[in-house]
Amino acid sequence: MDYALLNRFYGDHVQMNKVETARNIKQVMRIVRKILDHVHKKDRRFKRKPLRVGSYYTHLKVSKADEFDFSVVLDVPPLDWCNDDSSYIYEFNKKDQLVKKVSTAADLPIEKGLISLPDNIIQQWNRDGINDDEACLTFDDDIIPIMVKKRFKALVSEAVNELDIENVDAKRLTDSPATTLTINLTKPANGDVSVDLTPLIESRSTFVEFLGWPRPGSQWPPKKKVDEIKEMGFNDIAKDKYYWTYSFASCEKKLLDGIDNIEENPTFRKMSEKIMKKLKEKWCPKSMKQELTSYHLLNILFWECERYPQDSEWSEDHVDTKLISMSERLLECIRKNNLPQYFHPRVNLFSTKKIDVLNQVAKNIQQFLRKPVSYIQRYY
Ligand SMILES: Nc1nc2c(ncn2[C@@H]2O[C@H](COP(=O)(O)OP(=O)(O)OP(=O)(O)O)[C@@H](O)[C@H]2O)c(=O)[nH]1
Ligand SMILES: [Mg+2]
Repeated sequence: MDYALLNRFYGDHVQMNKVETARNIKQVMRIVRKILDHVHKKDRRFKRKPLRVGSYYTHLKVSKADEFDFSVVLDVPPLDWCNDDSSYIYEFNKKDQLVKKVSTAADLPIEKGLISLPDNIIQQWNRDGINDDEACLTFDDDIIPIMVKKRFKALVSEAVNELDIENVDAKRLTDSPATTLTINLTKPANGDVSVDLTPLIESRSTFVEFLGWPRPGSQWPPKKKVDEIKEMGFNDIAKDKYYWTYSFASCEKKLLDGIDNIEENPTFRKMSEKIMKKLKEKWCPKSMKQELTSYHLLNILFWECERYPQDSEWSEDHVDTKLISMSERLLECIRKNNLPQYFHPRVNLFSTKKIDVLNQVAKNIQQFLRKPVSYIQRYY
């Protein structure tokens, strides 16, 4: 594959239209601000100013600016997981009430945990009357993800109705940690834009050795970047009903920030990643879309950056070999049914995915690998 072909492909199919993008983001931000202001007024525990994460804000979005991600920060102090001494679990009983049960083996999955709030916070919330009935986020001392998600979703829906914001639909709660809004953009733009609002606890947790990042001896990212990310720490999102899940969204954003050397010898890491994302659209037709995600590809990129740490290995004339090596890595992960999370390799990002669907995706990747040039020419 020569760079000219890839560059043409990139220009024609991957890059976003700047005018359309600016228009979309303006409309989206106006609506998101209105909604979060309203949510904050009704419940001050959800902070007004969201963190901007995901592909749009890391310049990895491809094709169209039609999906935006925000983290909505809960106003609680930095908190730690309390798994070590937890001797209980949560579940819903037959009457759909949340109950706490004694656990014999407090064998929580590696990436999940319970979070307790300090007494004084809950007491304050109770005194202020902001933690009652459907506004309640806690069970005993624990702040419960499903309660946070439900409360936040209800407030967002209420905001959409009360503010009479037209063309916005808050989707039903799903397994995703986010409340998703579908915004139908009106003149001069057209079409649906999806906005994910994800409640987050800014715990700023420390990268302890057990986690597995940074890996001893690894030459990428540069030490300065490692220090910046360590200083930030990572946070928690409500992926599971009862347990909090680590979120590295801010770390990933920091890592992507300046990932390409743009001076004397420019590097093409982001370009390679964006082409991979575009290829994914062909590897995973609509029905398979859920199984291989952008997040999987992002983690593949980080692993490849670690394996090829030198800037010279990501120059313009290496884009083709990087597409091949990233695809091969992805195939290998599918074969092993294990894609380790870059920042927390004990987590397998394929653990909830359907392996038979991934195997079908693998066949499509193999097709690409057999004849990359004609694959690109044929499909686009
Ligand atoms: N911990 C964790 N975080 C995730 C997972 N999936 C997504 N995220 C985070 O949520 C952010 C937004 O997710 P997506 O919208 O699916 O991915 P994206 O990078 O924005 O890519 P596109 O929207 O598909 O262009 C990601 O950048 C991650 O930080 C996951 O399985 N585990
Ligand atoms: Mg996104």
